[in-house]
Amino acid sequence: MSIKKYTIGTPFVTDATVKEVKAENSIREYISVKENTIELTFPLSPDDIIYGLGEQLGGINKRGRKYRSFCSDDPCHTEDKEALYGAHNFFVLSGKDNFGIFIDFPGEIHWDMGFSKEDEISIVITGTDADIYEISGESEMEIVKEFRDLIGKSYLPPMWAFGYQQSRWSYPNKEQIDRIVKGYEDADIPLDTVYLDIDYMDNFKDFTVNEEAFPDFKEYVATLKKKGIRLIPIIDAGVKCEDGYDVYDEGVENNHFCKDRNGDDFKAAVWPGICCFPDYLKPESRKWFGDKFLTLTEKGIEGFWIDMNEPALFFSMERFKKAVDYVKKYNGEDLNCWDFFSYRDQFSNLSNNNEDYKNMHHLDGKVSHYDVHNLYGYMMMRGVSESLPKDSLLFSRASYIGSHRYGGIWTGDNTSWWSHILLNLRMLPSLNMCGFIYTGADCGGFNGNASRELVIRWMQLSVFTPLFRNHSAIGTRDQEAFAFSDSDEFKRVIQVRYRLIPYLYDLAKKCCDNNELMFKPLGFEYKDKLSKECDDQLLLGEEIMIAPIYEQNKSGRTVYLPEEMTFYKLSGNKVTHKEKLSQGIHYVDVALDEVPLFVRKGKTVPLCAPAKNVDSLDKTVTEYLEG
Ligand code: MIG
Repeated sequence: MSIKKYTIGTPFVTDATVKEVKAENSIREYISVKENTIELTFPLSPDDIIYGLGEQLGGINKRGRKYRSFCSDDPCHTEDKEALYGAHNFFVLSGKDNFGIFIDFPGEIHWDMGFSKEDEISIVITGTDADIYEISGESEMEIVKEFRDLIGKSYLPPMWAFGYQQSRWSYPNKEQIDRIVKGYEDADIPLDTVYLDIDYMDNFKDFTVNEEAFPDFKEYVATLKKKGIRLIPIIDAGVKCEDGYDVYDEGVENNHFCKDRNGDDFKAAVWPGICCFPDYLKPESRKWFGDKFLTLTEKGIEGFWIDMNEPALFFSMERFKKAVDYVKKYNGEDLNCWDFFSYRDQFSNLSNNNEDYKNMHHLDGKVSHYDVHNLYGYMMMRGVSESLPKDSLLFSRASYIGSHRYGGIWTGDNTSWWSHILLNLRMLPSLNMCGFIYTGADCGGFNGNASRELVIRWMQLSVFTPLFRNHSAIGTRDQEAFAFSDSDEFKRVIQVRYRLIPYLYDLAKKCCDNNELMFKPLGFEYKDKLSKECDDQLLLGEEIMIAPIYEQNKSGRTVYLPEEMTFYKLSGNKVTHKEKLSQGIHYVDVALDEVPLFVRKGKTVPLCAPAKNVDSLDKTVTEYLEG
C-alpha cells in the first residue's frame, strides 16, 4: 500500500488533500508533459475494470466511454453527456495490477477510458501544472481507503437529515408549505423536512425572504419545528446587482466579487437577472458570504442546499449583444440552412460559455476562472460550512474532491425516466469512492412528469440512500407521496426508511470515520464474472445487498446472488416475506408497497419501529433481519 505524488509545474493549491505527501523526484512513464497539456496513457487488458469518477454517467464500470471534468449545469442527463455538476478526478483500475489515480487539477480534463482505443486509457489535462497521485494496494477497497485517507474525513449531517424530505420548485409561500405538511399529516406519512426553492426569496436575492409570502418567517419556522418539520432554503451562487441590496453593496465595497478582464466586477445573468459572483476562492470573501447564512440560522433554519455554483451563467450582456449584432445582419436577407443554424446557435451557446468563464477572474484578477472552474462550488460550500453551526445540513450541486469534507451533494436535474433510477444506483458507489457519503438523487425525477409507479419504485431505492428527497421541477405534475391514489402504499415504503434509520446512520458514520464505502459494487467483494459485471445491484454496508426494480410494468426482477442470502420484503411495520435463496440467479416478485433487500449470510440488520419523523423515532431495536 503506498501513495506516490508526481508534481508537474506549479499546481494551483486546491486543498483537495489533507495529508502531506512528498513529491517524487522524477515522473512516471505514463505521464507526458506537452506544450499546453499533460497527458496520461495506460494500457487496458481485456478484463480490466475502471471504477470511480464520482458523479458521472455510464455504468459502474466506467470503461468504454469518454468523460469530461468540468462542472456543468446541464439539466438533460442523456447517455451522450460527458460532464455533470461535479468534477471528481479519481479512478481505480482493477485487473492484473490494481492501482488508483487522482489528478488534482482544478480545470478541464478529458478522459477517454477505452473509447477511442479499446485497449487504452488516454487522459488529457488542459494545463501544465498538476499533482498526480498514484495509489497502489492489494484490493480495490484498499486503494479507495488510502485515497480517502489522503483527502480527509467525509461530512456527516445530523440524523434528522436521514428522514424523508419533500421538495419542489417551488412551494413559494406559507400556504403552499402548509398544504404539503397537511397533506402528509392527513395521509399519515412520515416527513422531516420541506424545501424552499428560489421563489421564497424577494426577487431571487440571496438571504432575503419574501415578506408577503412569509409574513413572520422566524415564527413560522418555529411553528413548523414544533410539528417536527424543518424548512430547508436554497441559496444560489450569484448575487443580484441592485443598489441598496446590502449583500450587493457590501460585496462591491469590500471587493468580494470576481472581476472581468478589465478589472471591473464580472457580471452575468442568472435567476435574479444580472449578478455578481462572490470570489469564493478568496478566504475573506467566502467567509463574508458564509457568515450571511447566519441571518437565516438566527431565524431557526438548520439546513441549506446551495445551487447554481458551477457557476451556471445564463448569459453575459457582452455576449448577448454580440449575438444580437450577429443576427441583425441577416435581417431581411435570404437565409440558407447553414446561416440559419449559426444564427440559432448564437443564442443556444450563450449559457455557460467558456468565453465568459475566461473573462471571469479570481483573486483580484490574477487567475482566470476557466483555469480553476471546478473549484467554484467547492469553495462556496467550504465558506458556508465554516460559518454554519456544527450539525447543520448542507449540500451542494457543484463539487470537487475536497467538497466532501464540508457537505453532501445531490445529483442535480435528472428526469422522471426509468433509466434514471438505474443511473442513480450506478452513481452511488463512485460517489462514495470520491468521499461523498451524504448523497442522493431527486427521487421521482426532477424534469418531466412522473407516474405513480415510477415514484414508488424509485423510493424503493431511495429508502437506502442517505439523502432521501422527493424533488420536482416547475411545471411538472405533483409528485408528493400523498398526491397519488392509495397513498398508503407510499406510506408503507417510506415507513421502511424510518425502520432502517438507526442502521443507515450508524453505517454512514462508520463510513465517514473509517473511510469505508456505504455502497459497493458487487465486484469489490466477489470475484466471479457475474459479480464483476453486475450493474444493477449493490452491496450496502457489510450486511445488505440491494436490487431495486427499475423497469415499468414489472412485478419483479431477476437477481444474481453471488452467495447464499436471505431475501426479505418489508412493508410498513411488517416483514412480509423471508426466504433463504441459494447462490445463483433468481426471479423475485416485489409488490409496489414492499422494499426488497437481501441479507448476507451470517449478518444481521437491526430494525426499529417507524415514526412520524426522526425526532420522535424510538431507536430501540424491535427486530433483527438474520442472514
Ligand atoms: O436553473 O432553483 O438543480 O433542483 O429546483 C434551475 C430551481 C435552478 C436547479 C436545481 C433544481 C432547482 C432549480 N435550479
